[in-house]
Amino acid sequence: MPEATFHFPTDFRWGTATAAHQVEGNNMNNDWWAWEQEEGRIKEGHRSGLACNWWERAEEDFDRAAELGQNAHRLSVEWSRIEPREGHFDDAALDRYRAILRALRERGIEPMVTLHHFTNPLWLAEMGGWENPRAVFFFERYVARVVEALGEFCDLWCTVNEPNVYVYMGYLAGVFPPGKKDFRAGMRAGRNLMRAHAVAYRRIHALQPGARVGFAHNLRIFDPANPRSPLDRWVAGLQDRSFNEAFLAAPTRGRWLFPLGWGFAWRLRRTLDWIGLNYYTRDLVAFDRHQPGAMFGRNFHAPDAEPLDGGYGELYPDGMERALKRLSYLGLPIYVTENGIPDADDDQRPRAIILHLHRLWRALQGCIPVMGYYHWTLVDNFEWAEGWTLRFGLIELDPETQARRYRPSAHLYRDICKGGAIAPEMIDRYAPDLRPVLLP
Ligand code: IFM
Repeated sequence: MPEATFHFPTDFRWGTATAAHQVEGNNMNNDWWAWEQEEGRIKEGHRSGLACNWWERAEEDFDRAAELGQNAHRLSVEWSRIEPREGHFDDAALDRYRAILRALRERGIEPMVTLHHFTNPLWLAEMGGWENPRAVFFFERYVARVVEALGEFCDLWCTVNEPNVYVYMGYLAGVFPPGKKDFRAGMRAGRNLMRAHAVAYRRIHALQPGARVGFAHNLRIFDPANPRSPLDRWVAGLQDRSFNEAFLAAPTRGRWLFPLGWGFAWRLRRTLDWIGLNYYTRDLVAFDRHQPGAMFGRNFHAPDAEPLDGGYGELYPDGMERALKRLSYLGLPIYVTENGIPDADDDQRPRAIILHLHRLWRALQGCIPVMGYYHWTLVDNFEWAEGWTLRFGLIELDPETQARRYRPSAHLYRDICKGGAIAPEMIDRYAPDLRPVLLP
């Protein structure tokens, strides 16, 4: 019997994902740049600085992506460059983005453009950011300008990246700007972000009837620490509803769920052509009455699980298949808009890639419509509050010298992208211990 090879569909999108502030460099006009200048905000006092210098030299990394067999790339555009002052749009910035998208197309790489990925122009932050309902109008106006300028090169749009993470980190944990610990303000901001998604969805379709519009949801798995404990099950369910379900119910069923809101959200109903899955890890959750601020949950990682760098979580590839199955009930095409691990020495990433893609392959066998996979990320980049301490790149970057070095996982991912399959030799080379599990 021939050995199994895990084949993916021939039209599958194989790519990587990035975000403007993390790669462009010198993004000085947004709330994140200001945040980085404040003492104690970013680990080890790191700053985004020149980042990967994509504002000037993205094309060189696109050459690398093409050489690595990638046919898709998810990137974001930076609102504060495009609209540096309220109502004033910068044509030179839009021209640069046109050049960036053209460069991707010339290399046979299909762009997916994210319109909001964590950062806000300073002028918007000064008006109260997403707590201010006017942000929805401002976003719609900005999106219209972007689609008019870039629509020639892109019809695959991601309105908002991880609204749940934005709310959690910015308004509950207080480690992203605006650095608040204010539940009500956070839910207001979350509702406005989801409204902005819906408004953008309609506006993009009005301007570009063939557009495909979705948003990227960070689906974290919350499992009860003790599945037999009703309290652990209740608290894990509560966290899942708050972090996952509430953000999925609004743009699909048109419902505000607690804690995001109550009642109908009619204008948000059916505002997705596809759903993006950003999958990284899972939490075990135990009931703890001393943690009211954490919804009475104590979150931790399975003690026997393989930990990821810097306390990022546990390696839990089964979560990929579970998350895809769950999203499949929405009845929409799914893109894995992000997946990856922080791993500076690349001793876990090759295995992690194989395992996560194997679970994705299994979802495809179950007829779940997964259209593509965007690995996070191509080149090490500025990891928000973690600065440069967490390295997610297939390619290692020295931010001082801008020198790049391919990690072994870049070559593995190249072979998978080029062959459209995980072959037994890859398992033998990068994950020999998995051979008995994955291969007959
Ligand atoms: O770097 C981030 C990205 O901006 C959003 N999703 C998770 C990634 C890794 O933490």
